[in-house]
Amino acid sequence: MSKPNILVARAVFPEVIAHLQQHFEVHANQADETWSKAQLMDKLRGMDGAFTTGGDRIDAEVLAACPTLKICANMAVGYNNFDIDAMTAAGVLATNAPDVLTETTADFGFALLMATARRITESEHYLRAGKWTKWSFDMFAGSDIHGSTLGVLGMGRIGQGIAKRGAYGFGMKVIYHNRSRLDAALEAECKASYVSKDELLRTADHVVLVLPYSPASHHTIGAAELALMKPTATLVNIARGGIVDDAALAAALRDRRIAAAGLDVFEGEPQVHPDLLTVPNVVLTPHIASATVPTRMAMAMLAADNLIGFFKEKRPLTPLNPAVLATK
Ligand code: 8YV
Repeated sequence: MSKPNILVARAVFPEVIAHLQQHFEVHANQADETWSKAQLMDKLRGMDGAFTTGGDRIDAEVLAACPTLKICANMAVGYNNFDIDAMTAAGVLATNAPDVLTETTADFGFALLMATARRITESEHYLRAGKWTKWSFDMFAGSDIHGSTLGVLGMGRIGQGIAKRGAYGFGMKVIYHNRSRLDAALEAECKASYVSKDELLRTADHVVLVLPYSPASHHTIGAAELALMKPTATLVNIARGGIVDDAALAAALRDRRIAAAGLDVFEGEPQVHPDLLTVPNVVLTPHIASATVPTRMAMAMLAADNLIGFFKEKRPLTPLNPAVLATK
């Protein structure tokens, strides 16, 4: 029997390609070309499965052009690049890569929070530019992390990891808001209290966004929400571009309506809103929250194992639309 054809849409670790090659005819993109939608559809033609990343959009148009496709395995916990309803309607299984990145991503969220509140990159740019000629009492004076109030918006696994780091590591008071309230035991474990979104924005010294993107969470933070925040507050987004209105945020940072922001994700990335590049009080990183070598390897291997589990035994590890399996 011939091996299923698998497209790997972006470059990955050679070990992952070798792992896939034991089971599949692998069509890899180790040159890491970035494809337009038309090119992706062209590459997917005749494929049985795809290994995708967050930038590869799979929607009804793509699915209609690739009727042989049976599964798309995302090397990401977020899956807003998938139109799940369209995939389910087309009988295409979707899988993501949860859990393996939780602690690494929570570490990064905290790192970005600290860099933002303590103005680390801004001060480094000043030093590198040769502007440091003397000490002064208020030079790069920022805000405290320890003992302050941390507001976590989106209390899934990564949000819980950030809450625990704040509560246990830095003695922070932790408040959170989520679509659904955690059970009492989990709240106690995270030392976190449930509040409304408005109360969180009004009272937190540091707001960290960790909620999934969907049309419903588009611009969760816009001008009105930024206006509720303390002028001394910081905002960190490690969730998805589009959750924050980047133009409104740039204006709020420029006018010092909030103190600072740390952003790992952007609307329309890898493009960054030009106004964000002109304000000093923002720390900008290129979507690297999960980027440690062991974690990226674990994410890629989980995506590969989802493909293998599906084709070998119809048992993918982390399916998003398992109803599709019943029809196979
Ligand atoms: C990925 C992410 O690096 O897992 C996610 O949802 O945002 C990141 O960890 C990115 O999406 C690449 O697939």
